[in-house]
Amino acid sequence: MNKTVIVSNRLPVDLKYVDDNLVAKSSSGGLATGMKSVHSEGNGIWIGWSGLANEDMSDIQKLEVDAALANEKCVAVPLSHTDIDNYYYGFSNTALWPLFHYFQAYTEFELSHWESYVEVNQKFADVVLENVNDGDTVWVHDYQLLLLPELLRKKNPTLTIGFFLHIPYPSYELFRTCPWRNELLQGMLGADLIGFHTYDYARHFISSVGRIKDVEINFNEISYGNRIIKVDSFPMGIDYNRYHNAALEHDKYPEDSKSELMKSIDFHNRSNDESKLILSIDRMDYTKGIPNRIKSFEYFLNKYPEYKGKVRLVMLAVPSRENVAQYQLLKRETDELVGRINGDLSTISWTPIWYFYRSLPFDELIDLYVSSDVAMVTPVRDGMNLVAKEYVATRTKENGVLILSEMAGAAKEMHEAIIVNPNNFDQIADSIKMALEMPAEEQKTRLEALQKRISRYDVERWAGEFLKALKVAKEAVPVQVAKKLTPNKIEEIAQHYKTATKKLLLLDYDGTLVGFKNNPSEARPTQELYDLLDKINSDENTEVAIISGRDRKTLEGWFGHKNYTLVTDHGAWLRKIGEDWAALDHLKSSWKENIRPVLEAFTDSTPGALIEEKEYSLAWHYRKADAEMAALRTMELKHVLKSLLFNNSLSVLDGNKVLEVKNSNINKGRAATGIISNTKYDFIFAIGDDWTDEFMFEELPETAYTVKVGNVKTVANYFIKDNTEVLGLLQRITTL
Ligand code: GDG
Repeated sequence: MNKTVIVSNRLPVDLKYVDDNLVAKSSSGGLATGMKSVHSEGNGIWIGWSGLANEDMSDIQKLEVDAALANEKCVAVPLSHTDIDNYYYGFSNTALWPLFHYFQAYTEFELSHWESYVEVNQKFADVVLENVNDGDTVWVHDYQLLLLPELLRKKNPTLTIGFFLHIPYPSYELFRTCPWRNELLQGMLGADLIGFHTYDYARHFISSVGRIKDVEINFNEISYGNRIIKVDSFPMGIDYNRYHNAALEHDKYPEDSKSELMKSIDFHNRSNDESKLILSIDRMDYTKGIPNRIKSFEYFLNKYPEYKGKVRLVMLAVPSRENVAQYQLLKRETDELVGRINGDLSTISWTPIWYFYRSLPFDELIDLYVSSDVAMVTPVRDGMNLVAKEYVATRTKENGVLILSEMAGAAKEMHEAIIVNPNNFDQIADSIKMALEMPAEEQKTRLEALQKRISRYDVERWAGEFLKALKVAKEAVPVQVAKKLTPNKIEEIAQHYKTATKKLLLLDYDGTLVGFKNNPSEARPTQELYDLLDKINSDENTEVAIISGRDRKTLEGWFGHKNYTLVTDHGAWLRKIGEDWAALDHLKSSWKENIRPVLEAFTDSTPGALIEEKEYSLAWHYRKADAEMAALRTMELKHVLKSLLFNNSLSVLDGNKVLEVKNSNINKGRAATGIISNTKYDFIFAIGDDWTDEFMFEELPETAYTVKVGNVKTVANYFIKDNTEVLGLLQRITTL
């Protein structure tokens, strides 16, 4: 039976040597909970770093660690201190983390860090590949492993690979600054499904892919090589019941079993009838907006001094990545701010900020959640933020108010919170006041709505939805019929060419015989091309046919003096060798007067776009336009054209960076049929790169050799990498 393998930087097991004895404790973090059923199912395993560096363990200890992990169905990726320094603290946390959270000034691109990132991703790949069988599913997590999907796919294409990013995906403008942007995208595109917390992150990712890679994008589907990759949003939830039930239990604690923290909170609550607690919980990370939160609390106290002596900010900051310089600076800044504000405002009976720089056990975390009247979750950038959801889950008495930053992914689904801009202190101050004064009824209404959503879309549901979508994504992959044209096959075609008695070569022009130019008029044939075509055309019983979307005038200008068969305007006109031009259909072109102004309007508003007018069609080229703007405009234009093309006589061809309006009954398939209908060819070879060439491939007999330029979805039998290979290929086929 196939299994599911989870891969993340860290394993969900905490390992520690206590007095030389190994203690393994399974983690209860969000991800571990969400994956519980996936992980425990069948022979599923989790692969990641154990948290212990190679050098710190003896050989015996390594075996001991592996055995302890095996008990938990985990497999370790062995990493050294250098790996951790360069791959984890280095590239992951001083390049990717700040870059993806819009902290460009903190982003350091170090070659040695990048090299280590590549190496460690390969180490992960090696361990995964050792532990999977064909057909297994692998779910890769987070920014530390962006290269892994591709590394796995390359070695084992039978795997179903999912990737989920837990942090934001930045806009292209930020992402493009990364020197290894291409490699990173390439790595991610090894997956069948790429998931993000929000639609915006997915949109940014698709935009980067569209601008950096040469791929076809259709809404949330990317056609890459012979695969379709789905991109979607899956907002991660929490283990709702765990938090909710813990909060219900909390109320039953006898006085003497209360933690020191809880006793202090009780003391605070008793000190004043109007006393209130505002909660803040995060890892000590510059993305979490801790200094801003402290400053906005100070701003609140100064703007509404009546709250001095009554309201406290309880701030838990959990130590994190302490050996990265920016985290040390943040810690210092936070210490100083708290010190200054407490120094300025404290009274004998009141300290405005209670600040804890440590991690608390789960029960004490619940103490904090349950005891706080308001939670301030105001990161400057956050992929999702689970603290916001956990706070809501613990509000079993239907009271409490959440102030949530619009920069957290969670804000996209927690509309009933008070949503703030974390940089707007005035707005935050007013929001704190509003939260503190919110009528009980309103608190209840807001919380009920939040709880309903968060309990329904919990972490297990999140994992389930992702895996369901992954299965669908894998199944959606088209069956690849086109095979790469191998040297052996080329040899075989050449043999056939040599012995055949009546030969036809149907050759698309742009993107096939010549590369694309920004302006279509620049793509003139080269002398090399003329020489090759002349040579082929002069072979006995051999007919060269150029079958193009170009207009008759252009093609005649370039090839009129040659003795080739010419098809222009996607098949509207045909000139057989030695014959005159003949229209393949009786066509009208009066419709152009209505469509041209529409295209002109879109050209005006899309810098770089241009119109090409052909006898029977109008083409709107956007190769030179900004990719994202063009994507938007083509969508609009298609919509407008569709509403104008009220009868079936016109259709819109969606070509390679071109939209072309033409008479419906013209296509290269009909033209090809026209050419072969009266002659018995025993060798037909057709080659083209475009969507419009698919008609030609489709109509040709099964014995024809059909070749697509570019490894994309096609009905052709074979494909080659790109148009730089075309002339060499023609040369080899026709010269034996
Ligand atoms: C990344 C993304 C995304 C905190 N202090 C203590 C403690 N915690 C727990 C919280 C919560 C978790 O840590 C923090 O999760 P967040 O989601 O808030 O933030 P990140 O760690 O930055 O996580 C984030 C997440 O991945 C999931 O995709 O939401 O945007 O940055 O569960 O309760 N737990 C205990 N003691 C503490 O002192 N026991």
